[in-house]
Amino acid sequence: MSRRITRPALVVAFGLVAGWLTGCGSDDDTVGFGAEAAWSRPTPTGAATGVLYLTVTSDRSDALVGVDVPTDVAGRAELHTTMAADGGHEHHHGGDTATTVEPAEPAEPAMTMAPVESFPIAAGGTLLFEAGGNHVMLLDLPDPLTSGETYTATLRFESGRTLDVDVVVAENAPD
Ligand SMILES: [Cu+2]
Repeated sequence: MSRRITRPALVVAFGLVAGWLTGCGSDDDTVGFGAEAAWSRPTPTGAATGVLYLTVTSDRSDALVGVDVPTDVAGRAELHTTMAADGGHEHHHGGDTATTVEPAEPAEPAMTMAPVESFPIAAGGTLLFEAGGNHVMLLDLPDPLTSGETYTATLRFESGRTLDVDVVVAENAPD
């Protein structure tokens, strides 16, 4: 009984130690060129858009300028940023009074997103794409993204470098 628990625990412990060793054992604080924790949320049937989140690191100053995904995943992908929407366009429909109604509670600012041409990344820097923030927008989905599905996205950088990233479709970010 206990062996079933012990064995995965050892594997996890080894992974942590190995990660710690490689993290601290190199000559300096060099950050590699890479991407990790890439995932997409499942999409409902008929949805035209999806998202891709990931973490990108670069050993030198560069900029992410685009992402390519297989056409059976999405027609195209855009780099998007998320920002608070300009609050000046509240629409009040069909009210029977012209009285301005103060919100009962401070409303969360409405968020909107916009395409971005590139995301600069500093030497040794990290570029984070996450829910509520910067993200890769998947457009013109031919089919829903379903949990457990995987695909390869190719990141394109200003320097001309490219990076293939394995993406998993899941409800939550990978640990
Ligand atoms: Cu978006």
